[in-house]
Amino acid sequence: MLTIALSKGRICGEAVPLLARAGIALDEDPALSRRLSIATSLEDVRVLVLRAQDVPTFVEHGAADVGIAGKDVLLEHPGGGLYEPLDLGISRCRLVLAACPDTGPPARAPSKVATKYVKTTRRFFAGKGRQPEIVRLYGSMEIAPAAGLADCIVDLVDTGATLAANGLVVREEIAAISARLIVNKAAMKLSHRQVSSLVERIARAATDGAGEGT
Ligand code: PRT
Ligand code: MG
Repeated sequence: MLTIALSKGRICGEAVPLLARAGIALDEDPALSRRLSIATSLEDVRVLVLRAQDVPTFVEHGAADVGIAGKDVLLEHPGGGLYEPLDLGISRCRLVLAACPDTGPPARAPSKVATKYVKTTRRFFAGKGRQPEIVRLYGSMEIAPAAGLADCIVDLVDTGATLAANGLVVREEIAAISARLIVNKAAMKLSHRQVSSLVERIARAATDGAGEGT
């Protein structure tokens, strides 16, 4: 049995059709089902539907053989137990530093940054020789500057509508984000044929999907 750990929410919406194109059709729609372990059209493949942040943990510990997770989540999850063989090209967005347009020096040298991406933010500023205070939030980061909690935020941006609606502008791009396939290192060794054929199937479906999009 091969287990795929899948990020629920947005990524799921694009990953489920991608898996179907790869010949791995889920027996139930994770958006509708309460079942967290879902059988597929392949007898020996099942899918676990998980909180985005938990996908690398399941794969690293071998509770899932492969996983699909956002690069934003992987950047926050440093660790040696994972391969990241494939950019799936879905759920694309950008991780950015954003601030109010009228902030001058504080945006260039912020003293307080609100984010849920604490490690990535710390690394980003360390690369500039800076160590702002980082305030950890779990969501609605965009309200932090107007509320006086922080000078700026580090968050994901897609269309920019959420930033604009909250009076913020992008100051700097930190990383281009998309969903990635990750693989448990031990599974790659021990079940090499099974795992690499699964990776190849998904790789072909991702390439086909990219072709259709253009
Ligand atoms: O609840 P949880 O903390 O797990 O996250 P969530 O409910 O916000 O998102 P979820 O679980 O549905 O999916 C999160 C994953 O989707 C991320 O890890 C990314 O890899 C990917 N993704 C892609 C995004 C976006 N695009 C995105 N735009 N995740 C979140 N957003 C949010 C962003 O945080 C901001 O609040 O959308 C808003 C901005 O969108 P625009 O279009 O207004 O710019
Ligand atoms: Mg969510």
